[in-house]
Amino acid sequence: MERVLITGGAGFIGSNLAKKLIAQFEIVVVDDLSMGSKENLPLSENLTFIEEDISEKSVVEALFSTYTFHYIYHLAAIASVADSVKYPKETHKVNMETTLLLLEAARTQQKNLKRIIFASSAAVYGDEPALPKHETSTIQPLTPYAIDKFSSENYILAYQKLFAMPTVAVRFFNVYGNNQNPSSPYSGVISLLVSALQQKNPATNKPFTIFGDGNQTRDFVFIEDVLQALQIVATKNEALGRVFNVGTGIRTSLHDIIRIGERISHTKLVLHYKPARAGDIKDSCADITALKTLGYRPQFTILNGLEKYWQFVTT
Ligand code: UD2
Repeated sequence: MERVLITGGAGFIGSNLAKKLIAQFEIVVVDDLSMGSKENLPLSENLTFIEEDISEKSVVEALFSTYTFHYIYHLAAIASVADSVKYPKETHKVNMETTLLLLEAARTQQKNLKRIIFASSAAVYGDEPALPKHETSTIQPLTPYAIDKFSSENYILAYQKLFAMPTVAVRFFNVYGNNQNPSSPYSGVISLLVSALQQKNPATNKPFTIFGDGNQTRDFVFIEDVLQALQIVATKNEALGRVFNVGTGIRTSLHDIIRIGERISHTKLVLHYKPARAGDIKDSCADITALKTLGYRPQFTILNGLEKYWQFVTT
């Protein structure tokens, strides 16, 4: 059986990936549980969970001398943009230096690698207003988080050209779905919305806060479509050494997701409006032509995706 390493594998995207791959691969998850949770992971003799910080060199060295990997999904990150502004040195270590650490260690210690997949972000596009974002659109990273993601991407792609390593990077737009952690105010807005809708009596609970006018739009992509995209970039030769947007190509306003969420849950939220957050962008949307050329076909509209997410949290 081939072996897969998922860094950050107890988190939102990583744990869903582990669940999908477990039937086919032996999985090793490394996660320090700073955001993720062990309960997210499928219990199986094919899954080894290692509670460690992948940004530590000794951890990577021990891991690579113990296991041979065929696929590495590098998803571990400090995902909070706000934290990266507050603690840039700490987040830089995780969001950038770890990528280089893994690449260097893999180059010397992992001779059977078929693919190393790096999770980047639409944050690299910044607030330049032209839409949709094509992979070649203006890059304008505005925060330490975005700078580190873009820098990591560049290392990932350069290692393919310099050392013929089988690398690829993906730029996630606004991913939502099962296992998304709503614990921080900077968690994905859909996870916060779903959590608010689960409160039995919204009138007596905290209101849902809209930052800005609620007409901002995002390209919300359901986790299952993200898994489809990951499978494609992990297996198609044409993906090697390239970066791909992962979204749906459709944007939806915050007001619309609230309306759909209320309808699905038969709940009415109390809405409070606050000024837009500093650095918030108005609109975002992916051009997914490149990934479509490799066969990607998003299956979930925002309505289907939210319905499935709602079912997951309520059953
Ligand atoms: C996403 C990424 C972020 C970074 C950024 C780059 C997520 C969770 N975050 O931030 O890591 O890559 O894109 O552009 O994918 N909002 C509310 N009420 C709330 C929470 C959010 O109104 O309680 C608003 C928020 O101000 C924003 C929109 O909802 O206008 C979406 O917020 P988000 O944090 O889900 O995602 P985004 O696009 O700001």
